[in-house]
Amino acid sequence: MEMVEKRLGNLMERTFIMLKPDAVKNGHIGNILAHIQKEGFKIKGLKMLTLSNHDAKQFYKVHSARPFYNDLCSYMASGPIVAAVLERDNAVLHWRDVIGATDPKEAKEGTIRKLYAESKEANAVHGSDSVDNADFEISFFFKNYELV
Ligand code: 3AN
Repeated sequence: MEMVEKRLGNLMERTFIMLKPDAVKNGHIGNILAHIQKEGFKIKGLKMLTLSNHDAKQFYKVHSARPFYNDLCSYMASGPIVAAVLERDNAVLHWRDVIGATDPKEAKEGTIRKLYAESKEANAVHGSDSVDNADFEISFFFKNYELV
């Protein structure tokens, strides 16, 4: 039994997600949290906050060379967001599948961005793109005692 739990435990992975200002403003928090649970993720951490422009720039510093960086940071600081840590097997890739393409026009039917996003910038949700980035992003937003 202990062996089985150990093996299952090893399959578990965490990812970091945000519900962006458009999703919060448009009243989609409840629907997106329901979608998360339907997909078998456990919510390990959850908070609502408004980023400062400075914090948004720190968070997105991997994108600092990209032309949309300043606009993206101002956008992410423009209103309340919801930050969360999700856990399940293959969490990083599974969440990327569930959210769909960056541009909602290209996102598949039934994905969160297809259902709820406004545009390529105001695209409803964020998800870490690798396990290493997830670790950085989780520790950016959450102290250990804030994760259950
Ligand atoms: P994803 O969120 O799908 O991983 P990335 O990592 O390429 O996409 O981009 C990070 C964020 O930057 C996106 N979520 C989106 O809000 C914004 N973004 C990406 N490409 C553009 C673009 N061409 N114009 C405006 N915003 C963009």
